[in-house]
Amino acid sequence: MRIIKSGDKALSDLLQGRTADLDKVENEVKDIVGAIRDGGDKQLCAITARFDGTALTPSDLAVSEAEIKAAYQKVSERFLAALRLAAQNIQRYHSRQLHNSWIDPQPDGTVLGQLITPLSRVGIYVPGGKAAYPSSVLMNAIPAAVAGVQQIVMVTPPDRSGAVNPYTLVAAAEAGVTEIYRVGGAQAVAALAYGTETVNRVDKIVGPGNIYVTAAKRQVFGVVDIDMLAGPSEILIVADASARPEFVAADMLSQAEHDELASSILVTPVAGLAEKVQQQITAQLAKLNRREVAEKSINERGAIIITATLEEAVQVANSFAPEHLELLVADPYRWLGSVAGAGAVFLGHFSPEPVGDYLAGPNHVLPTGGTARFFSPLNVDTFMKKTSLIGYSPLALARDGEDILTLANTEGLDAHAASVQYRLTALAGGKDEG
Ligand code: HSO
Ligand code: ZN
Repeated sequence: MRIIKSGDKALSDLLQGRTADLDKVENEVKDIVGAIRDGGDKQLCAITARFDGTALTPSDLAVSEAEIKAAYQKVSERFLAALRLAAQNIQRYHSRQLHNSWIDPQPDGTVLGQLITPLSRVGIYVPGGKAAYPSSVLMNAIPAAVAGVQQIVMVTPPDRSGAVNPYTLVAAAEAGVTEIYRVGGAQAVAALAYGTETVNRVDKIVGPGNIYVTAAKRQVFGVVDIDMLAGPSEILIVADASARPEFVAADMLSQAEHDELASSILVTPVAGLAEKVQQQITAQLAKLNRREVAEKSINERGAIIITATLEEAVQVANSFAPEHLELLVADPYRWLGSVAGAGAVFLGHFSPEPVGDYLAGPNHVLPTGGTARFFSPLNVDTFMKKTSLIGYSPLALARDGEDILTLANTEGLDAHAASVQYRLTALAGGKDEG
């Protein structure tokens, strides 16, 4: 793992190129999206056969109630209890994000307001294979359910026998998903965006996926809404002398095991910590199931950055705007005010990232690759839309009419002016010219 002194050029290199290069799969994804848009179910089954190695007919695409029931038989009571606790915490946390519509009546009879209403139908992408995380099903579906979305559609790729991961199915049922289709990849995103004979189109697609899924989401944006363009996961840890090397190393590895492209970065003014953390990483790596993935990620994407002060460490964190920021420092609340961008901040030595990944309640679908500068975590608003309300009284129109005429005439839009002028004439007791 690299050790970099703040101010070295290596630091700016590290900041570059953190986002996945979607352009390299652009054409391949365009062909898939076009095939589904024009060919519907038939193409959806053909492409699923090609990529997932399972032959399905259109009537196989939807996952049945019986399969969901069978999935419950395959998971342990212990798992179900933990999942339900997580679901309850996520539901409670996201309920606090709801806001009310508002309406503001004025004495002159004007009524202005804003309606906040849920989207009708949303699609949730859930990866298959090794990244089939039941926790992510909860994190995507529960905010939609809290928002009041009536139709929550999940898509997830089948295995070679056509089956869907039972943990994914149980999590979907617990989270309030209303329809499930065994399709994945760019083809699933296209089916959700354009609709097929079996899969009705949705209003918005959320959920992280691989580079093909992300590129497909980017391509269908505008036909539907999307949440964000997810890249590889990342953690940045700011640590002072109070940090324990085994905690720091374990937290870096917990991110590294997600993906070879994940980045785990330690920023500290304590030079002596770097060596101890490296020793711990070597020792802990040897014990991990996903050692190969974690090792590659740590070696190629991991870094320890040594700064002069803790202030500077926090500034470096801000320039990364990381997905996850851990403050493993003696007084994390003191530094919180200096944090300018992060998907989620983990405060203190006993709030490691997995607490947030699984159980605390805040969402674990977070902006990656520095996009925390402008994107927020997945939240209830992700599934809401706003509608403006404008109700003018005769009195209010008589008062504001001339100003509207001035603005309309200045823009050269005389039909706009006329639309107001007819009312002003009527209010003045005059006759319409037309
Ligand atoms: N750390 C991941 C979420 C996750 N971790 C799911 C475990 N399961 C991205 O924020
Ligand atoms: Zn994680």
